[in-house]
Amino acid sequence: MQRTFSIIKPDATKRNITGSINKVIEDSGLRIIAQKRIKLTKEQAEKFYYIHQERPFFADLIDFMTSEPVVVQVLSGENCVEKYRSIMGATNPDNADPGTIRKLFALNVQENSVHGSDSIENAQIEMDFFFKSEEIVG
Ligand code: 3AN
Repeated sequence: MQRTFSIIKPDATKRNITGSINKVIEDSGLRIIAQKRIKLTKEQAEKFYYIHQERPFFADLIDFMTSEPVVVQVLSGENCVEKYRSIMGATNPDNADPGTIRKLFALNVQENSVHGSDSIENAQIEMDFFFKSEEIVG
């Protein structure tokens, strides 16, 4: 069984829709095998998104990701990394397919409700960043 890492972002926790997002995840057949609600520190957010540090939206992204709590999750299922990316939908909700999390819930390209790892390698790195192995119980 493959695993991926997910974040329910501040725009979603603020609007009290974490359960609605979890329902889309579970209805797709993926399982939530670890989950915790935390408030990211600036240092954590900068480290997590270091790949975007040269991008013009970096400072705004860090402010946004630290503005409200997030829910970090580990998901499992067959072909989980790719499957979660497909049910998340495109980064910009205007381009997201109907029925995807971002089409249903995202506000705009930044406040786009969820993060999902883009590769198996990054999924492992991102899971290790937030969870101890004993916190993940499949
Ligand atoms: P995805 O989350 O779909 O993998 P990335 O990795 O390109 O997209 O971007 C990471 C995060 O940075 C996005 N989820 C979004 O919150 C923010 N972001 C990406 N592109 C933009 C943009 N053009 N303007 C503002 N924020 C952006």
